[in-house]
Amino acid sequence: MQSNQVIPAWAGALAGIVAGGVALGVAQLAAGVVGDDAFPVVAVGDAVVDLSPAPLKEFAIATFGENDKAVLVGGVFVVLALVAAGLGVLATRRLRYGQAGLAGFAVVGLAAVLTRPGAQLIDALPTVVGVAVGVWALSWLIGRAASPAVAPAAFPAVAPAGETPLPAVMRAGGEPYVFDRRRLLTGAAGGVVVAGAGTLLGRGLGSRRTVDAARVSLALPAPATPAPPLPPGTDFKLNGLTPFITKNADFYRVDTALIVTQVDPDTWTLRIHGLVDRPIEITYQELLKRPLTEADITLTCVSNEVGGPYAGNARWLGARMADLLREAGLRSDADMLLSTSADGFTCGTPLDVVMGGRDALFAVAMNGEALPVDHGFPVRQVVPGLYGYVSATKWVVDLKVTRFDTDEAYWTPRGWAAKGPIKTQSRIDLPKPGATVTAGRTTIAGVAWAQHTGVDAVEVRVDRGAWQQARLAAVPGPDTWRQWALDWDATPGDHTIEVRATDASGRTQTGERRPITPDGATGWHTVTVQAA
Ligand SMILES: Nc1nc2c(c(=O)[nH]1)N[C@H]1C(S)=C(S)[C@@H](COP(=O)(O)O)O[C@H]1N2
Ligand SMILES: [Mo]
Repeated sequence: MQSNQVIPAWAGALAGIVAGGVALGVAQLAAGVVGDDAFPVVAVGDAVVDLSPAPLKEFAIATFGENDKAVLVGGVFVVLALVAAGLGVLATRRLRYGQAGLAGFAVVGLAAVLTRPGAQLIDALPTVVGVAVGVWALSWLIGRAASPAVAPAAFPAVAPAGETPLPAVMRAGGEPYVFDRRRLLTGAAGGVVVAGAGTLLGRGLGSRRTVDAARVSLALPAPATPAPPLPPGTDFKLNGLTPFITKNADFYRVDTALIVTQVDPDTWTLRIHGLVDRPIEITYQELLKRPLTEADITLTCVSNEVGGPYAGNARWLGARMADLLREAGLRSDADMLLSTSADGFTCGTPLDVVMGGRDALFAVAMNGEALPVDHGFPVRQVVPGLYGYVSATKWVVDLKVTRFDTDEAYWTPRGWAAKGPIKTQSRIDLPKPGATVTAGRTTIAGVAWAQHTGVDAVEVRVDRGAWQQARLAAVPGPDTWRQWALDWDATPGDHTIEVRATDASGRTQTGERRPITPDGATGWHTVTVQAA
């Protein structure tokens, strides 16, 4: 069939979408065997993330928050469905055009899959097989939609009295075809089953399962250096105030990975090389056998707006980075650690910060369990006092000892500073911005952080009045945030509440408002509330 104009546009669109679905289902199934990373939709989405300009990424984080990836993947699927529908309509006119369009998908998919870090030729398989089956499915569905009319030679345009009239008739190219809705719909239903089964089976086969199983069955070693016991009173336990320890499930997540890299701990190794005398390659079991340090550390993202949610505090367990680096034998001209994750993200960390005595860790556990996959399983870096983008590499597999004037990490050419010490910040959690509180005595409370220096004071002012000292919760050390609270007699009306923190070196947080780029936002968190 070259030209089947009997087929209505909706039927062509349906055939296109189902054929596209079959292509994706088959690709997913193949990716389940070859590797999750080889699924072309994710590879294309990842490429979109990497290629999109920094302001767009910031917009996505600011607008969709932690759902930014779901929105992106959803968007990719919507675009795919629309294009597939269009190709289906095209295929009812000229089948080859529709097929050629699907092949165009293969080109884009292959480009994305094969340019991923660590890509191998076999990663092309899901795209190639998926699109090939999709192309075949499209012609099969179009073929089902247009059946040759019975008795083509003497086909009656109008049914004689007493006979059922046939549906739409086509005479394009002189060959009479009728649109066969039933056969198209049964074919489409079959296609949907294939697409769904391929997707489910492919996901089941995927590495996520294996890695989840490995993670759950891990026995964590006891720390050689336990964290100091939490002093009493680290948590005021106020309703609506950020808890001192963030549960793993509530911990913010920021990374460039659309599908979280699944790293098998049995094959994981960390290579330390570059400006060292004795390069090291260490396995996961070897890392677990090292003396492990436990520490409470608050992680903060440079993309956190003043008052924003991208900070979390956990108890980490890990091997001290400085010990391993010392064993490798640092050369004196080195000043940077370039760490690389299993999915190719890179991070540049000042060497002196890591070697200077703070609890910089290759962390294996978070709040008493093996690192969640989303937070870097099996091993991630945690460095107190540095924003995540310059320190906290998840799924870390490679550490190159180098120099800032020779190497550049992922975010640097994208408009972010090469070095990112955390700026002192304070946040009002209570009352919530825009809330209406009952007039009378109420509590203003929040958290403040100045990692590795520590928070010494938090002050609050209402309606630009005098700064008042908030009371501070206890902290185990300088590397965590600190809760603060202040009682307030709220008079009826609108009020503006501002907060500022002073770190242990005596520096008070600046009120000057600056954006998150290039090295972190500044300004006092300000909320307006109403008392009634
Ligand atoms: N592999 C990898 N590690 C990464 C990132 C990333 O994109 N990829 N993002 C970093 C950034 S910007 C931050 S703020 C922290 C966030 O860690 P979390 O997701 O565990 O909260 O991870 C860091 N480590
Ligand atoms: Mo970040």
